[in-house]
Amino acid sequence: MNELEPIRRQMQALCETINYHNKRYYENDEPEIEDFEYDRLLHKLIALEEQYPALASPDSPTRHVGGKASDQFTPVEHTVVMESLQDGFSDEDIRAFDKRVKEAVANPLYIVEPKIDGLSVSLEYENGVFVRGSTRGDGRVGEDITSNLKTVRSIPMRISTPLPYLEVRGEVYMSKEVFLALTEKQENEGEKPFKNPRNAAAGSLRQKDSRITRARQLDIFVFNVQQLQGETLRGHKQSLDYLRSLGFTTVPFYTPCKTIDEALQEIARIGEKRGSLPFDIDGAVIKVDDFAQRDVLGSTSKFPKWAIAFKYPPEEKETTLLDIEINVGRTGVLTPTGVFAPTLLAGSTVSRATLHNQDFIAEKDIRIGDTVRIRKAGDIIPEVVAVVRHSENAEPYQMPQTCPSCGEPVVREADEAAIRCVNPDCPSQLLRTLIHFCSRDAMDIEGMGEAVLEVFVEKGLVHTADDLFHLKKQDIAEIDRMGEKSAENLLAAAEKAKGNDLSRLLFALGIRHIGQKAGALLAKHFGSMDAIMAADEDEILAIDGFGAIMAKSVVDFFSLEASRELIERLRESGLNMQSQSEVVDDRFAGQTFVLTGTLSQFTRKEASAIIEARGGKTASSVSKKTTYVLAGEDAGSKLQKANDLGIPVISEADFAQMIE
Ligand code: 0OX
Repeated sequence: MNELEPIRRQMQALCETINYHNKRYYENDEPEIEDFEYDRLLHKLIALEEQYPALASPDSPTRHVGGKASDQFTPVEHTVVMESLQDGFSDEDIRAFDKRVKEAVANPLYIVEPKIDGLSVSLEYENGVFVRGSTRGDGRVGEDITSNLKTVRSIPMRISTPLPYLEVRGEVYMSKEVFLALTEKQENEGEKPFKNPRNAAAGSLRQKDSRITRARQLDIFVFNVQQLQGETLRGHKQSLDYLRSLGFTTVPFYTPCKTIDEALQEIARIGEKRGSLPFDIDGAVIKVDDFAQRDVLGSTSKFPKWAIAFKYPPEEKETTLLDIEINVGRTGVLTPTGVFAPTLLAGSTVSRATLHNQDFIAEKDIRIGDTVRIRKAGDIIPEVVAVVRHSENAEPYQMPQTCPSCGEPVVREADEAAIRCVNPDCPSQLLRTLIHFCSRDAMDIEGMGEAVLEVFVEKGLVHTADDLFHLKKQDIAEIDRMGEKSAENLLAAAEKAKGNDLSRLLFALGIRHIGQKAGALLAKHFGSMDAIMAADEDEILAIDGFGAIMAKSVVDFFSLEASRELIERLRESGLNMQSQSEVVDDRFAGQTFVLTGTLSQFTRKEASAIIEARGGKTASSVSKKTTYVLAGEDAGSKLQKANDLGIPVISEADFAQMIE
């Protein structure tokens, strides 16, 4: 093997990982890792490409900035490129920047300002009037989001001087306070909350309906003049003051620094007050003040050489571990969850975090009552970094030896970190299994949620998923607060679920490693439950997208007597065991469409089939759970309701584009 092959592979893996995270960040507004970690990956790739230029891929993510403009909004070409910033992670990086600057210019004055964690936008003014606003996109082409930006309170629609032309750049953000109120509302209404303020701002700016954007109470800090006619500016400080005089809200504070030591002190000061600022920042920016010096320094293909962003590591906070709760999952695994004194961390209040398993707890020696340091992994999921100090008399923590739900002894298999309850009749496991079985992405039995199922299990009415299809109206109606009408609805929902496509049933069975997508692939490939049950590992492995672990898991599941019995009972109860719809992809997974009005390009049935073949579902009425309302001619009350609730309304043309 070529000795450079491992390095080439490492670089290729880095490219793939970075491209994946770019897509999550820029196109899906749903990052999985923290910016800090992302930057580290990118810098690792940059370093390898510098060391081995011959191995660099021509379409490496290091050669283009950020994401591509989506096709939802009109593209806008930026006359002046919206450059990104080079990153620094240590004092040495900043000193190296200073050295590079001083090799080109003498006595630079630096301005240090916070780096707002939001979305960069361009605002254009003609004769003093706001005419166009756009996202940064990849720096050269962004998206026209003028009508959404018009709803941002702090963007002036008219500036105090009617300059012939002005383009400024700023960062749109959502304050921590607004974000916390929004997530609380989303959680109360059963919606999936945004992960952090930056995502919330991005999602809000990308709305087709600007009324939703308005409701999100976004703000902006402006920090750069991109183009200007009718005035001459000589430096950054002067331009910030000038922008403020025109009516813009500029970066909330900035500090001139004559030396790099002063700049580093200011960076440290900003870092200290980071947690108490009313908005999220992810760094500090150092800029050369003088525009003539900036011209001398120039730019690389990606970023200006006169500025650098210092990236702070993820925010960490100390809190008290009040308790450790044990939950029993669907597969019997006991999971410890830490319960903390509520702590505001990276934009949201944290009061729980998974402690994973006994090994994790033992390795960090986590004890109830401890003061622990927590942070958000990927800026999203809270985790314990370390114990700061044990509380007095705290004992090392031991996971229970018996299941907290059924009291049976638990087991730990030799090669697993997990502790399991192996009692097949454990009520907690049964409850989790049933919750999954009935859930929206599985059998979608409306009304059959945790609270109702808990009562069924407690009363001994349900022992297996099959029992859900043999419930009697009287049994249900007797449950607290459930009247006859609700009981009828529940029975109707269960009846309806019998006709679900096989793919849903496969996912609902909770076979390990078989998610929604794998369920759909199995159903499509084999066409029937019988064919899947008869298949061996090799036949399953032939499915594109299946690996050995998944194939083995399917075979293992169906080789169990209990699984086969369950399938037979479900079949006798009338559940569909055939694949009906052709599965195309899962682009609409988790999304609900409501069709209204007269469609001209598709019949309703066709549109529903198209949605279902792509993992989505249709519903008959508009609610907060609706993702889109597809409105044809003469749409009536549903359209009205969608508008009232702020649900995005799409036309047939939009829909045709979405399924392209
Ligand atoms: C921020 C921020 C971003 C603009 C043009 C080249 C340097 N997120 O707060 N970028 C810049 O400066 C860029 N400054 C900022 N404060």
